[in-house]
Amino acid sequence: MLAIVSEPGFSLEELQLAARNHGLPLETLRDAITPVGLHYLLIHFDIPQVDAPAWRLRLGGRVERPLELTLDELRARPAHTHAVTLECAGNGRALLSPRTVSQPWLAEAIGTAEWTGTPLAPLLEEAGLLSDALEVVFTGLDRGVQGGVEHAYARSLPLTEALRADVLLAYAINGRPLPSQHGFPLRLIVPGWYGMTHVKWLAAVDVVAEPFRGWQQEDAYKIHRSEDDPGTPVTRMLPRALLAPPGIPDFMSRSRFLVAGPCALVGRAWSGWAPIERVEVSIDGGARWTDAALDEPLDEYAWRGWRTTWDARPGEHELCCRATDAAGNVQPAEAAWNTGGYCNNAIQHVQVTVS
Ligand SMILES: Nc1nc2c(c(=O)[nH]1)N[C@H]1C(S)=C(S)[C@@H](COP(=O)(O)O)O[C@H]1N2
Ligand SMILES: [Mo]
Repeated sequence: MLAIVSEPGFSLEELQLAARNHGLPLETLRDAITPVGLHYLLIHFDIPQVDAPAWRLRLGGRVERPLELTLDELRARPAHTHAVTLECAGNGRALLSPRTVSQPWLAEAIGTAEWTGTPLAPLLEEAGLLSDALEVVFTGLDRGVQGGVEHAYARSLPLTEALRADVLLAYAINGRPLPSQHGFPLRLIVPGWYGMTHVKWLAAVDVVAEPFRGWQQEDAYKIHRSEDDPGTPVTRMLPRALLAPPGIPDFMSRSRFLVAGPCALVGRAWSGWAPIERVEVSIDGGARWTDAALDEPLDEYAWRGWRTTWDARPGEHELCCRATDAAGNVQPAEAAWNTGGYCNNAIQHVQVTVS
């Protein structure tokens, strides 16, 4: 079902996806909170046109009292704001070989925003979960065809995750109403999980008694090490550190130029499994590493800033950074290959010429 190719050349179809779904310009890793227009985007189908006054969130399925809520009713409920880092599970896909033909991300499918919304758990409690409740299915207003199957974008969460206090039905980003590309009028935010979980243009929340088998759950977002591996679901973000590339870029290659002397190296690191505990930096392509200083944490599931000063000497250098989280997960030099091209958290390399 997934096309896997070894050719170095990218197709027009991959270019078409890349042009629709932009990434974070890596220099903006200098901002702790990503400005809205610079946050990465991933939109499988079309951005749906939403009739806001007519829109309702329907919450039903295995509950005692199904609910129907307007946007004003949701906004009148208790509001929480969390800074949360989102990363597409396909980040790094284009660097794998052979590669899966899909959105060809390098390392830029990330962003951190302040998401405001009302917690989901009290709504589920008000609706009254029936005793056979197993998962919660979140369905968006967007429809399309993927893998030959027509469907609305939908994903499920196990009940224990859906009931976490920090899972939000978000209607605002960085203090403003959601723009259409980020899911207006409402989206799910599940701190720590890869991007596919955070369903945009949310229309329905359904409590189910059986494991959800929708296309985006069953056929996508699973790690298959080979074509006949049954696969394990993609869930939380693996640790990754990224460097805001120093100096000035070359237009085509994006390699960097800077003048000799002390150079501040700054970046951000995150993990959905545990807090970031360590970030190391290398200036020789990963042969030797030194520890960077960590900034104060921003929020439990937001990236953590880090910095170090490099005494840049004339010549060619290859800068790398590597994150370790408190659960002991360390970024690998090379990530394990899988058919969907997911979870490639291999160490970033930035070429620098110092004069
Ligand atoms: N309804 C809907 N929700 C969706 C998607 C989508 O295509 N449709 N894409 C998912 C994926 S794969 C990612 S990575 C994130 C991207 O969120 P953003 O575009 O706000 O950064 O949204 C997720 N939620
Ligand atoms: Mo994604």
